[in-house]
Amino acid sequence: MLFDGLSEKYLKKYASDLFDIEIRNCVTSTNSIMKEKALSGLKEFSVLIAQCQTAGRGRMGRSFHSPKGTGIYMSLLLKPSDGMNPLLITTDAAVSASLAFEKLLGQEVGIKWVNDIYLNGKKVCGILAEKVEDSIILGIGINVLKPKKGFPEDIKNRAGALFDKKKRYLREKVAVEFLNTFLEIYKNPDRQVLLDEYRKRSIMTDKKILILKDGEEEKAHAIGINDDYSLLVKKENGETVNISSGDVSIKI
Ligand code: BT5
Repeated sequence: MLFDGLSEKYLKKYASDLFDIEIRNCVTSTNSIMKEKALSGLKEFSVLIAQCQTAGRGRMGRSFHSPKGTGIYMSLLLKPSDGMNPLLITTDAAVSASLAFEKLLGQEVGIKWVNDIYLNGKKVCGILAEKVEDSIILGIGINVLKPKKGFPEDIKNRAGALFDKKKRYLREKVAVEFLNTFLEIYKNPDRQVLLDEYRKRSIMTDKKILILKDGEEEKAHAIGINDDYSLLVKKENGETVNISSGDVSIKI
């Protein structure tokens, strides 16, 4: 079945058989729907892909613009046996997305700590991992192409797309490549390799940044990513601190 050009057949044929993929037209938020499904006992590796979202969510109550026909908005239900924390799922997903995109693009992408993928200075993908009881919902939003009407005013300077030109099965290829890459990493994570891959792509390392917390802005210098994926920064007063991802936003 085709959903506005998104081929269910292609997705099911090329994504690993472990995935149970459902495609819907427009939904509120694939993460919100998957959360409900997780509570009603849906099995691990269930995947929900929507053509568009009317209430796509980012972190800390922010929204994720999810127009029809140009992006992949996808949630994956995970039940890590060790109850793995959402931060590691987020960073593993960021590495998986980077490897998948690079394979298709033939070009390096960057990771903006902690959950965004950048291409040529623009955000092309955001990741949101949320814990519900013993499950983690891994949500990923990818701008495969530019929205037909362009990006909305508030994000048009920061948002970009992976590709310029429409190609047959392009969105499906992006989704499949991400899913299969993530699955491999999830089943057999080599923590040191993953940390290295993440650090290698970090666009924040050695940059001047603005830390936004509780409506206040503070200038700092990002030194790098710590082993636990917190951000090591030097404040203007010379103090060095570790910042965890939950409570701050960073502008570069
Ligand atoms: C994220 O949050 O980027 C995580 C986005 C996760 C979206 C997926 S889609 C499938 C699943 N279902 C959901 O409801 N969510 C997940 P954050 O780092 O907080 O970034 C949000 C910010 O990115 C916004 O405040 C905007 O500035 C910017 N933004 C919004 N939409 C964008 C887009 N399409 N492309 C690039 N930037 C965007």
